[in-house]
Amino acid sequence: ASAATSVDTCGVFVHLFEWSHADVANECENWLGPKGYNGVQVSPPNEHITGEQWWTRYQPVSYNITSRSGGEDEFKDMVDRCEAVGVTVVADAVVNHMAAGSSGTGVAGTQYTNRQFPDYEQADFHHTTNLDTNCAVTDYTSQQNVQECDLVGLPDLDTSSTKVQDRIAEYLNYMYGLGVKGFRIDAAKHQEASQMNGYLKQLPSDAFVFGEVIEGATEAVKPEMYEGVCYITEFDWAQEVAPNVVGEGKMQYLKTIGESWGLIPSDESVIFTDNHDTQRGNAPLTYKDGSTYYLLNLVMLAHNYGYPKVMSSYYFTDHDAGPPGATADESSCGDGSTWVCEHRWTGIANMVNWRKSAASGDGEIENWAQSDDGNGIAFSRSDSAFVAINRAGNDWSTTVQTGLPAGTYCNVIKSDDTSSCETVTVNSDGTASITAPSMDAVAMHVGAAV
Ligand code: ARE
Ligand code: CA
Repeated sequence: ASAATSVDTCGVFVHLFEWSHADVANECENWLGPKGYNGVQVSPPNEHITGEQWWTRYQPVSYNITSRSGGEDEFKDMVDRCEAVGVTVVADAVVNHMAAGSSGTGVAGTQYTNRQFPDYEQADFHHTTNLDTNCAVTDYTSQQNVQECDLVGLPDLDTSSTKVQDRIAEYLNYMYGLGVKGFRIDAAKHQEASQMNGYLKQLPSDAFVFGEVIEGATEAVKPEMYEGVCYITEFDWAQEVAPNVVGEGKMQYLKTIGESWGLIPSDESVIFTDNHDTQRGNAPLTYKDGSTYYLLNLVMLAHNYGYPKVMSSYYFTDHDAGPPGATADESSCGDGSTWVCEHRWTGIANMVNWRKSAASGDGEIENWAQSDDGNGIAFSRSDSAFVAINRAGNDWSTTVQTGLPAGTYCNVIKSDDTSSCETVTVNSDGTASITAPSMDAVAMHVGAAV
C-alpha cells in the first residue's frame, strides 16, 4: 500500500462533499490547481436511491455513473479537467452493500426489489437461513457480525465470492478507465481485508486506495488488519489532537503527534479534522467552531504526520439535510447559508503549497519553539517552510530560528500574492522576529519569497 501511487501523500486533498461534477471541475481550475491541492474526494458517483437526504448516496442501486452530482459525461469532463491541473479525483466507492428496502427505483430509473439488482442476485449477498434475509450488525466485538451482517439495514454483499469481487473490480476499473486514480472504500471495516484485496489487486498498481476503518478500543476489527492492503482513515487523529487546540496551554504537546500517540503509521494514514459523518456526530471541532477549527486545520497541514484531507462542507442544522441547490462558486462560498468552502479559507488554502515546500527535504520538524504559556508553537521543516501558531488570547511576539534562507517572504496565512502580501524578513543567520496574532498564525515558505 505504501508503494508509489499516482497520488503524492505528502500533499493535501480535499473532500468537496456533495458538490456537483460541474462545480468540482470549475473548482479544480479556479482554486484547487492554483492552490496546489493534489486530489479531490467526490461523493459516490454511481446510481443511488432517490430522496433529498445526503445519505441516499450511500445506497447503491447500480454502478451506472449517474447521481445527484451529475451523469457520466459531466463526471468524465470533471475528471479530465481536474487531472489537467494536477488534481486527482478520488471517488467514494460504496461496495460493501446495496440499497435497503423491499423495492425501489434509483435516480437513473433502475428498479430493484429486496436483495435483487440488475448487478446482483440474492445469492450474491450474505444471508441467513433464507436467501432473502440476513443478520444485522449489532456486535462490534464480533468480526463475523461486523463483516457479514447488514450495516444499518443495507444488504451486505458476499465479498468472499469471486463473482462479487470481480463485479466490484469491474466497477472500479471502469472509473479508472475514465481517469479516476483514487478511491475511498466506504465501510471497509465491514469487509474482511483479504476479500477486499480480492478486488483491489485487480486495479492498476498506481491506484491510490484508502479504506474507511473506524477504530474502537474494544472492537474485533482493527485498522492494522488493513495494513498492506490500502491506506487507512485515522479517526483518532482529530480526537487526540483537537483537545490540545481547544484547551489552554496544550499546544506545546503537539510536537510528537504520531505513532507514539497510538496512531497508525504515518505512511498509511489519511487524516482529517472531521468528515461528513463526524461533523454530524462526534467530531470535536467543525466549521461551526470558528477559530479553534481553523487552528486545528493549520496544525494538520503544518505537521508531518499522515496524508491530510481538508473537509469542505455545506451549512446544516438538520442531520439528514441534503446539499443546497445553489451552484458552489465565488458568490456562494462562505455565504452563511449554502457552501462553507473551508478549503478556500486563506490560511488553509495557502498552507497547501506550504506543505509542498515542507516536504522538499526530509520533512522533519525542526527548530521547535514554544511560548511560556504553552499556547504558542513554532517550527520549521526541510529548511524550506516555517510556521508559528498561537491559540492564546493575546498576541505572541518572539524571535525564532526559522531554518529558512535569508530573505523576505509572504506571511501566507494572510496572502500568497508576492506583489502585495504582508512580509516577514529572515536575517542572514536564519532568525526572524515574528508576531503570531491571537488565535492565528504566521507562515512562510520558499515557494512564496518576495
Ligand atoms: C440510512 C438511515 C438508516 C437506515 C438506512 C437503510 O439513516 O436509519 O437504516 O439508511 O435504510 C450513511 C448514513 C446512514 C444511512 C446510510 C445509508 O450515515 O445513516 O442509513 O448512509 O443511506 C459505522 C460504520 C461506518 C459508517 C458509519 C456511519 O462502521 O462504515 O457507521 N460510515 C460509512 C459512511 C456513511 C454511510 C455508510 C458507511 C453506509 O461514511 O456516511 O452511512 O454506506 C462506532 C463504530 C463504527 C460505526 C459508528 C457509527 O464508532 O466503531 O464502526 O460506524 O460507531 O455506528
Ligand atoms: Ca460486509
